[in-house]
Amino acid sequence: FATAAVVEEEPITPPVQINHTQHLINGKFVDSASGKTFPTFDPRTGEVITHVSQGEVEDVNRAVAAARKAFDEGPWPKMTAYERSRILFRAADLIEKHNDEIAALESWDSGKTYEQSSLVEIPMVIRYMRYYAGWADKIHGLVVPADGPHHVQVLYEPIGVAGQIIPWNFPLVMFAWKVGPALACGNTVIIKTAQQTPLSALYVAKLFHEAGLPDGVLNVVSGYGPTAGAALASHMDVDKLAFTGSTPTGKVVMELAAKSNLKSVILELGGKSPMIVLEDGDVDQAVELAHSALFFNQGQCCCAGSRTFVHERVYDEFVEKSKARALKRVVGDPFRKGVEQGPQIDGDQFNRILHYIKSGIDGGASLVTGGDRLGSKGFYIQPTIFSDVKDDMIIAKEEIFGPVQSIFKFSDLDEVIRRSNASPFGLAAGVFTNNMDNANTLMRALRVGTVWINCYGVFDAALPFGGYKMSGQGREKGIDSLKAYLEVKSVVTTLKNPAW
Ligand code: TXE
Repeated sequence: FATAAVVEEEPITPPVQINHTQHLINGKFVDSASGKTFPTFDPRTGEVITHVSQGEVEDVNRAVAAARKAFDEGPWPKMTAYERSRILFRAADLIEKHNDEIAALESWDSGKTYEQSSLVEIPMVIRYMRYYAGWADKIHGLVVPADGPHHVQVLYEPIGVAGQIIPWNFPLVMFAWKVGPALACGNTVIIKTAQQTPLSALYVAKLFHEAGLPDGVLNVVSGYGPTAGAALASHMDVDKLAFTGSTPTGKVVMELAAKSNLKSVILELGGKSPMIVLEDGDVDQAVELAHSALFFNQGQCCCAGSRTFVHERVYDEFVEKSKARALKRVVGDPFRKGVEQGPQIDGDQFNRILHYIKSGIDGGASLVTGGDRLGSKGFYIQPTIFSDVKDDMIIAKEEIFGPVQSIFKFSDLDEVIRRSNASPFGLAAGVFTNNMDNANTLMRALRVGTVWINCYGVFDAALPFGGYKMSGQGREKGIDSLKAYLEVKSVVTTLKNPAW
């Protein structure tokens, strides 16, 4: 491994100061009711970065009370839509102004490369916020033709208080997907960040207040899932729950929502997405696409192309070239220029991935490259590839969420459709081919929420994202996300003079 030495060097000091570690409730930074804090760790070393307020039931209660008041008494839902829009645009401008500091916090806390944070993710966050800021004053109702002497209208109103629980793999992108549409529609929000990555959301939420967001409209609580997260999911005064995370935890929060006040739930969960390489395309391009589909963000993507299906006619060449590409992957300190892969988020995920690698070896898959940790500190893992992977192996079925590519062989279109769909997940799929008929067949046959043809992982603010089957419920981004944060009210008025 030419890159192994990189991870043994002293970590580069991130170019940012940490100013906010308390909860942001009702417009103010406050300690936990209990006074408790918890550590957040640097994935490069496993050492503590800082301690953050640890939210529990009482903190969630306070945040919900603030959000409830801001919704019921205003001014947020009662402001003009144009005023709301302007505040959200101003917040986006402030995020843009502080892009580099925010990106540094994001990379420090999560281990993702600074180039990815500063050039891709924070700009995406800004784009999403502007997209929703633009929607705020364009949400309007309908007048519908009805039988009888009635004037019939449909109003779209904010649902109320939204509780949002987000994961650590894309902390601020998830923040934007959830906070953007909720605020644009006039809801108020309590967002619980992941315990691994609490820092960036506190910084950004402060900027929303600088932009003019009224107190109580956006509250950020840091803390663990079974305490702070569960309190939010089961709160009687929360009207809507949005969750991104694992499928088992998705089931838990849905149950909590049902058992409390039946709040409606939107879920974005795990995946085991196929990346299908047909035999007619350029193999070098296919290798690069499948490589980035899996290894992007250290393999920690819900939509990772984690089942690489390759046609038997190009299989051997594809495996050889994928190995060469993985060996060239630059792994190291995420703050070093040119690094493609940083450490995994934490020790739990690191051990879990190594466990899956062992399961692949024990289960009879061929280890093509990698298979171990990289360096002796932090949570770096070698880019790993298995070939000859069979559908019934554990690594073929479960979400590994790490830099481990599994390459499967197939011989015809019907077979790859059947095998791709034979998963409880249905989040995304990739297709690589020059044959338009085959692309169209696959695009229609795959039971997934997103199909990328000759590309992968392309996101757009206007494009809905979400899963079929156990990958989730509902959609985020685009118009569909707005619908998730609106109630629909039908109004019927009897007409005195139906002739008019
Ligand atoms: O997820 P959790 P974890 C998958 C991935 C990963 C696995 C475990 O396969 O290896 O999940 O990761 C909060 N009530 N994904 O343990 O538990 C938690 O605090 C309420 C896929 O990190 O789902 C965090 O804020 N909330 C995924 C959030 O849920 C609870 C991204 C996610 O944590 C809770 C992350 C509870 N009882 C992991 N328990 C994706 N879809 O992108 C936990 N939480």
